[in-house]
Amino acid sequence: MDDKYTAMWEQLGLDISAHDGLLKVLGQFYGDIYLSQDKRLKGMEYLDFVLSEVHGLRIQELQKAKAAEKKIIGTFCVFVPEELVWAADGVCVGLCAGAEIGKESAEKILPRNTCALIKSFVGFKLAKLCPYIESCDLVVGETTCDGKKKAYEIFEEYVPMHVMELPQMKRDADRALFKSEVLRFKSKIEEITGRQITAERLGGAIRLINNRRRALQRLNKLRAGSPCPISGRDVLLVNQISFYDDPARFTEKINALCDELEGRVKAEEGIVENGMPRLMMSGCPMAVPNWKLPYVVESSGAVIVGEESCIGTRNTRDLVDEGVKNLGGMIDALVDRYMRIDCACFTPNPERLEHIVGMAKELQADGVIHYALQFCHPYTVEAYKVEKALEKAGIPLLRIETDYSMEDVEQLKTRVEAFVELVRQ
Ligand code: BJ8
Repeated sequence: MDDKYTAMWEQLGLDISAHDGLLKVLGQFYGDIYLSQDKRLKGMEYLDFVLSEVHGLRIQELQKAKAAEKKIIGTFCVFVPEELVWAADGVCVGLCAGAEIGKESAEKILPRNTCALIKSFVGFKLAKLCPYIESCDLVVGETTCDGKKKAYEIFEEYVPMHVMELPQMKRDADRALFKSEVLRFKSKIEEITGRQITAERLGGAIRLINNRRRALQRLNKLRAGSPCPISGRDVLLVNQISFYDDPARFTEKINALCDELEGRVKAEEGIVENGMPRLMMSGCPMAVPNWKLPYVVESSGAVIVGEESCIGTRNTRDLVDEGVKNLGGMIDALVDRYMRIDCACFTPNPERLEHIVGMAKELQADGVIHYALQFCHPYTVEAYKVEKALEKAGIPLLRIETDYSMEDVEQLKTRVEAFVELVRQ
């Protein structure tokens, strides 16, 4: 990214020299992990372009939206019903939190044994590195895990926040609580944007976001082919970019990518040789630019065929019912859809186990890698049940706990290679 954006970054209050350092590392990392791949689809050029402009063109678009009196709303969790933001003519961006940079600043106010994702979003803000956070008129937090909800109490000293209370169970009373929180969020969005959310606007927003989910579902179906027509790394990137690109443009581009993929599937053209072990990832979300483990896996003689994660199928599997025409019915349809999310923050959480086993079978995965961030209790503890459920289905599992540092790459590689050898046999 060139100097043409420096004035914009200065205006946003970024630390320019630290930010330059971040972009340099990101560019290098991206080149090694992404651009070095063979037989990449032509349609991935759009994703390369978006990523190369992640702090440039997209931020410029957000600034233009602000100038047109639109509000920018940042989120950290797929539980936040973004349809309400788009319905009020706002712009919703998923804040990434996938890099270690800013960790020292974060550790000044958070315990060191906090998950890397939380340290990352706090660190990005404190070290003045993220033009997305600086563009936000409101950041939405949620009471999912303890680490996040306590960190938000500190974070709100730095950014305007709205925290949604999310249930931990799925009984009728929990649904009622969630519905009241969705309505409170709707009022907040109406207040901040100064726009009333009508049935017509919400219906349009539901279709807009459903269409994005449909394109990602289509991609997931196509990538399941054998031989595998696209790398897991590339699909992860597509999912990551879905959180901050313009949804209509993104949907169009992903459908074009799927058209190209269809041709590849028909011609039985794969990116790896047939018979290479097929692995599925399951667990914590991998936010941009967290590509470490997928890279390790795909350079260890395996290919990734699915992600059971919030930056993966947990976010795209369910659609909002489009058959409802009145506002109250649409709110209920939103509540129903979001309550189907099977985050490990729920207890008990049998749906997730069913989804993992079902997905692994459907994808003909030879094994599953359970990925959890260190100190993430919901996912590290739930890994036990995931392992048991997969064992019953005869599918091997490798449990990985890691963070965003590069220190354990060699150790991860040794463990992943041994697992690949095991499933190959
Ligand atoms: S719906 S997975 S996006 S909460 S990794 S911060 S859980 S200690 S990210 Fe998540 Fe919403 Fe659930 Fe999805 Fe806490 Fe774990 Fe850290 Fe986590």
